[in-house]
Amino acid sequence: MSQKLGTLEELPQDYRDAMSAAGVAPLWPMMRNVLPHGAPNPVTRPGYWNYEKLRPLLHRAGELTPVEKAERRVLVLSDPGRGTGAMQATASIYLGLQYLLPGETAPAHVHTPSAVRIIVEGKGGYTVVDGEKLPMEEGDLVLTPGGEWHDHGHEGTEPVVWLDALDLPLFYYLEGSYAKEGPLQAKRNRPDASQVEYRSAGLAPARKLKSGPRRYPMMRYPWVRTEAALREMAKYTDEGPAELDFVNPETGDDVLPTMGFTAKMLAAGQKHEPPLRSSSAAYHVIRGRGVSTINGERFEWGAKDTFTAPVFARITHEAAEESFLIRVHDRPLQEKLGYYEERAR
Ligand code: 1HN
Repeated sequence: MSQKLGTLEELPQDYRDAMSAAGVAPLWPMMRNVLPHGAPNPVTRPGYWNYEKLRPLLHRAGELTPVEKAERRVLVLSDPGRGTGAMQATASIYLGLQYLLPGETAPAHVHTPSAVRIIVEGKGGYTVVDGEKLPMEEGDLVLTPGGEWHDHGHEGTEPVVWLDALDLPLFYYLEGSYAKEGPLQAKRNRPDASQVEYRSAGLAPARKLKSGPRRYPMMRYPWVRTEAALREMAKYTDEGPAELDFVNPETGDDVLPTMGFTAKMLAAGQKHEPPLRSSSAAYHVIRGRGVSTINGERFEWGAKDTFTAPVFARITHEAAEESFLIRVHDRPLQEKLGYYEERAR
């Protein structure tokens, strides 16, 4: 049976003062806050960002702040539950829209958190990760794993915009977030691994004796392939939408230690009610139009919009036209911690 626990106010003032002076506090008034019954009690609230509204603000950032003054020219998507300025969109996921002008470069650095980029608009942008030049085309997923040097550049003629997702909140909470700076990297003169070693699903470079799988063999997942794969799958999937996880082509594992990525295709009129998951999520709309309801909040979304869901959210998606979404989530982290869970609605 659940007992009602004692409060701080019930305790005599002299005892409270003595505890404070001694640098201690009673657990019992806080017990249900840190350990609620049955399910967590998230601070995170569902969020929605309309790209058309953000676009002019990004352009102005380009006029107002040269990239040299920004290092990374980014507008951060703050969790409504924590308020504007919060450096997180959910408890574990940071989101920002990054803006780079033709000819600009964002300097090389390396840091403990991992990042992924989902390309929103513009041609000619690229990221160099550990000497590998990764072209950024709309909808591509580009990894920057923690501990890998990376810089950005732009050879096109129009501004490029991408969505950054990082596990920064986690590293910051752990007091483990820091960076080192360095010179722009020399680029190897060859296409990225998705065009060379990992052109075809199920095929990987022949293994050498005693060489284990590489941790980050492929760091770019071209959208054209993801969409083609979803379309084929959708033809033969009768239960729920076609969904694909982005995996390490050597091991089948999640592509990053803490963050996972899933692409989903919804046909026009298709409705999807996923189970309640212990993971939090950010959805980015690659193409299409629809409505999602998250814990009762209704978001009408279109191409390039982003929205978020807290842990154990009750989610309903309904596509008004054929739609493609990428979900960024923290299931890999939760599985490593041993508590990832799905509950029936
Ligand atoms: C970072 O390194 C990038 O490399 C973008 O593009 C956003 C937000 C916080 C910390 C590091 C990048 C970031 C970031």
